[in-house]
Amino acid sequence: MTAPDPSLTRIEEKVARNERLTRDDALGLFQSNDLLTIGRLADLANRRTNGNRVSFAANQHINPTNVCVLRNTCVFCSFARMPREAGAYTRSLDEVFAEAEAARDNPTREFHIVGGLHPTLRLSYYLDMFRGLAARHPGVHIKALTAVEVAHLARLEGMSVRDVLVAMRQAGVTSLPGGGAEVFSPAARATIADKKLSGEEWLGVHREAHRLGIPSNCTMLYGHVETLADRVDHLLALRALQDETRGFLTYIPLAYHPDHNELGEALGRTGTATTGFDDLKNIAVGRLVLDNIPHVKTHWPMVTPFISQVALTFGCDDLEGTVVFERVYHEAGAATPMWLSYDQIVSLIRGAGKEPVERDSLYRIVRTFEDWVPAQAAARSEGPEGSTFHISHRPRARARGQRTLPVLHGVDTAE
Ligand code: V47
Repeated sequence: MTAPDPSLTRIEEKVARNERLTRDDALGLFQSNDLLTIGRLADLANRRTNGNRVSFAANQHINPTNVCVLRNTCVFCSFARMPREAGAYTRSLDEVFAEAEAARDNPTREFHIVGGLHPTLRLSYYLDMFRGLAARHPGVHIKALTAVEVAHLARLEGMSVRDVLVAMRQAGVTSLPGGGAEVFSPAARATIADKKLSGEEWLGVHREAHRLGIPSNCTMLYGHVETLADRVDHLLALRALQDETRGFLTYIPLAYHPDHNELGEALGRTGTATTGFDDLKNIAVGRLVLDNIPHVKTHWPMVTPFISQVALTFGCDDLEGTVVFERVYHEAGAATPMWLSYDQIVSLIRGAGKEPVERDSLYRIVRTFEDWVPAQAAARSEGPEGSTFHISHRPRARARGQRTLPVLHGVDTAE
């Protein structure tokens, strides 16, 4: 075991006094290898806000298109395709409605809808999709479009970001997901996502959403070329916006996956994702620095259900939900299941000695589990009954000898 780190004593005293951590404190936490102390402090901070509860949303991820004009410049992403590249797809609205329908037997309370920056798909396509889903699935929250997609649609339509957000809200969107933040450092961003909107612009879209009363999530992509100082500055920028608006619901650290993308190849990292040690440290430091964001979510498709379960005692109070079909990380080599059943999620939380609660997108509790008896909890990798969608990796970034995921048929076609 790593020896206790005496440099953490000062931070420990601050956490005990519930005092805000400084930039140096945050850097010290990332530099320390005393993971158990960091985890214990994060657990304390989490318990103050969330007690022993761990929430989850029964959700379904829907990715209407993987066509993205940033495909060649966001070099960390394995999901995006050029319009005519193999594996490119754009769903018709009927196909999106069919995908939601195929999982109707799941107790879904949230659609998580993100895609790519399609060069010609108009705002009306998305608004019709939100209205159509809301009409077919009343009571299911719609958490849709990253700040990057919102800014892209505003540009495409010649509208303000504010007007796009207002239209989305009128069509049924209740919150924004936290994707697209990556890491705000201009130097790191120039390497991994050169043409993507800047950190300031990403924060600006979320500020606008919060002003309109639309809450949102925030993320940080770690484990690529960023420095520890970049991570700290990213967290401090999120904390500063939250001081101003109070609109962030949850923070989700996202572990970089290096397969089937140009960055992974360039770094010689294919097949080697982040370590469990770093995954847990990112959860814990996020919890300690973001003292004004109520929740920290662990995204099990990325870090595995096992690490996610341990994260629940490292400062994390929220577990990604049922998902149904996860594309972004599985395209990038994640070897986790495509989905977890409702019962598996409750069991994971219970297995960590925590009290599971089901929530909606806005973190309102919709179910508790005092009298819950586990039903059959079998993991399946191919998605629920009726799912016809499969992963087809981008071939040109595939390393030799690498394992492949199920290859595909279904409705995916290059345009
Ligand atoms: O913005 C893309 C990341 C994000 C890779 O708000 C990658 O509840 C790792 O934001 N390796 C999209 N990460 C996903 C996302 C998200 C996920 C779960 C919940 C919520 C929420 C939001 O995925 C992107 C990017 O940061 N990403 N490629 C990759 N190769």
